[in-house]
Amino acid sequence: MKTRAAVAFAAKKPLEIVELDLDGPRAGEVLIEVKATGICHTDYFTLSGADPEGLFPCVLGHEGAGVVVDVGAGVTTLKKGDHVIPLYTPECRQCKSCLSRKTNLCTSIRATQGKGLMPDGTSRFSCDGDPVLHYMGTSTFANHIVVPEIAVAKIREDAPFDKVCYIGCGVTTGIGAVIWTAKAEAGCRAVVFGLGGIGLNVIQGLKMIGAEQIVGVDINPSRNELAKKFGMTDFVNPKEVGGDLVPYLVDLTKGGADYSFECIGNVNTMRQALECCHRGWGQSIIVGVAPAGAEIATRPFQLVTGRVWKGTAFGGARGRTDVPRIVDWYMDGRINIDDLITHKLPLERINEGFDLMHAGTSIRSVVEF
Ligand code: NAD
Ligand code: AHE
Ligand code: ZN
Repeated sequence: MKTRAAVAFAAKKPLEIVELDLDGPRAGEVLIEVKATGICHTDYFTLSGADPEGLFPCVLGHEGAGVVVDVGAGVTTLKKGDHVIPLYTPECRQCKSCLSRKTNLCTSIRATQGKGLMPDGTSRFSCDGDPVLHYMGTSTFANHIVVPEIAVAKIREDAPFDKVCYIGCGVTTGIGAVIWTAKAEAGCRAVVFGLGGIGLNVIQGLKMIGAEQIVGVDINPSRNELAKKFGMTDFVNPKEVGGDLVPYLVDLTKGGADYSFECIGNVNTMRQALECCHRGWGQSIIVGVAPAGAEIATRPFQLVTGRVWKGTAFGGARGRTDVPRIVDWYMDGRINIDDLITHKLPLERINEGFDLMHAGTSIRSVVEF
């Protein structure tokens, strides 16, 4: 079949809207009509050329929602008409990682996914006979996608696609980092570095679990008002702090953060996030994705004295199990997604979504097909 997609033909070049050929679902796969997709900073990161796994030409996008329009042989858990969110972190429930119950990082198809290919080693997209690669196993910047059954969460049918697509990455990553990775507890003090599409969801998660203090750190002063609405108690603009940021944050949190979250992807702020944690127990969670070649550093003494460095992917969520629950939280009014979707665009204007992200004027732009 033919489908419309925004294609990244090369790093650093604007996406081009083209009609692609798409092969149908094979055994264990489903064909999804994508109805809406968010634009995450990670899409920009890969387009910028900073992603060691960035391969071109490809169809980016990993924050979508849509409807199953066809299923391949042997598919048992999904049928035509199901409303779904594609998962860049699948949940096969059979691999060593899934069975360990210690991680959400299902490994069953990770190797081919990282090469932009389906599990059988082929690409289903092509343009004038030349293959176009998949991205993160999802490629939600295409109107139709083929994905493995194990990488699809079935969701309720009354959930609006243009809102719950954001649960495909940002909402789940931010809230999940608090509840599943950090397992933060009521009464804690936390510092969140970066108040964009991820950091504001970390704040929302901290508010949900009853954090005592939620400090937000961002160089964009316009983030202050929205972050306060989501539960931030103190805003810190590093450009306005005279002197070192770390002792300032330690003082503000009365001895150091119980939890900090780095939601920027900058190795300098990763160090600050670790070092503003409380001696003896403070945990710092790395959410941000840093460019190829970047490395983190700190004095080992920071760890000897009890601070803990952790990371999270997709908030530690097990997608097929947890994503439908998060959709319920939204539909029950327990989480706010609407106020974070600041812009809606048709596919033809998708590049404007990246411009808005850079200008710091959007939180999430959502593209509707
Ligand atoms: P975003 O662009 O919406 O937000 C980034 C925020 O960081 C902005 O508000 C910006 O002003 C702020 N910022 C930039 N430099 C700063 C600095 N030096 N000090 C303080 N604030 C600064 O991006 P996003 O979509 O929220 O994504 C954030 C990061 O999380 C990215 O690196 C992205 O790739 C990553 N991410 C990781 C996962 C995961 O599973 N680990 C999932 C989604 C996104
Ligand atoms: N490909 C990059 C790493 C990118 C990365 O860390 N991705 C996160 C999701 S970001 C979503 O916005 C992730 O899930 N990581 C776990 C995994 O298996 O990719 C690189 O540096 O190579
Ligand atoms: Zn993302």
